[in-house]
Amino acid sequence: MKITGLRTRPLEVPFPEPIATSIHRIDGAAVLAVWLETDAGITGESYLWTIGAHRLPVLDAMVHSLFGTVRGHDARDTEALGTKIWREINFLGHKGVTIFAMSALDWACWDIRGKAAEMSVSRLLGRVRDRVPAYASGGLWASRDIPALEREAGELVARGFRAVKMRVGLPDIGEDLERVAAVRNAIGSGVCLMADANQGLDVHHAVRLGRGLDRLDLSWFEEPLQAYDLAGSARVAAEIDTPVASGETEYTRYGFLDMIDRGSADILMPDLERVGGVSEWLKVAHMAAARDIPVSPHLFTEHCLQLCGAVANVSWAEHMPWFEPLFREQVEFVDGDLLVPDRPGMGFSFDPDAIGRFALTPERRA
Ligand code: SMN
Ligand code: MG
Repeated sequence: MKITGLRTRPLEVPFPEPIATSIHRIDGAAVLAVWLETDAGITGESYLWTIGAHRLPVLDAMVHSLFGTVRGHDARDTEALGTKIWREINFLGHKGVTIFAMSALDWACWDIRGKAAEMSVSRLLGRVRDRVPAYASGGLWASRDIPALEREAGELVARGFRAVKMRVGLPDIGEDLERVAAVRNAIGSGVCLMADANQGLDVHHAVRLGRGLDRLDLSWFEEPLQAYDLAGSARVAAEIDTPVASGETEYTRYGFLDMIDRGSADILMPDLERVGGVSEWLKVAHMAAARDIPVSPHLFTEHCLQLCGAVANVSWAEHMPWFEPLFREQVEFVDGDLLVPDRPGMGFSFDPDAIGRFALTPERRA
């Protein structure tokens, strides 16, 4: 099943309304859709996303620059392909755009592996569950005032979510705690609550905020510090009772090994495009399992369901609706859980109409 072709398409998926975290102001997702073709007529699909459509050409060029490395190889031999790509990107390094591109190719190859075996990737790996608890991530932004947070939290619970994530990391700790207390009140004690500071704090601020959060029964305190400050994050984790979750901005198994060794997080959150694709995601999850550390995939809700279905130490799936309009198939949400699809491959395919609708045309680029 030789790899014969690579096609990509830059897209822009607008959000229903602009969102804010402690460090982001975003009004849409810039997406690079990827198709990897084989001589068997099976095509693997994957995508990368970033903030700012003007950065898509960088991702696109990197993905294409690796095509020569994988062309002609059997798409099912993901370990061989990963090893080859790893050597090939050595000069530019094993963080950043190089790993994004490796992720796109690896993930598309896993889609091909599943389709070729006529099995879902979770089935191919060996399933542990058919459904996974999901937390609502597409709301409760830093830009909302308290009445809006309360209203939105109530709506999410009414929709059946048993866990919701809000964004924190405002300059004033008292204001953050007031906002978290308001959401905790609105959802009641039976619903799990997570708080994400999106790397916006320093160690002292994070410890003070974390100690306040300890009184509000949070399931986790996410990315309190800049992602590279692993020692600082370990200090925060040691000083507070609430588990620290982190890893969405970390690259490859080597980055996560460092996190595990330093105790910088209690929950690891590998992100499909930053970690290095499905192969690398699995390695991280299995390393975490050796320390009984829970893993929760970051974004890529649809495709990560295959990983949630096959990895025992996954705790929660992140429900982020941003990319839903791109796919023919829709996620199934039942009583607070997302169902793990049992369709061949990764289980989601690009909707050609949506690709046309969201295509980044020269007019939209300007
Ligand atoms: C997040 C990351 C990037 C953009 C928006 C939100 C957030 C998450 O950190 O974990 O969902
Ligand atoms: Mg986060």
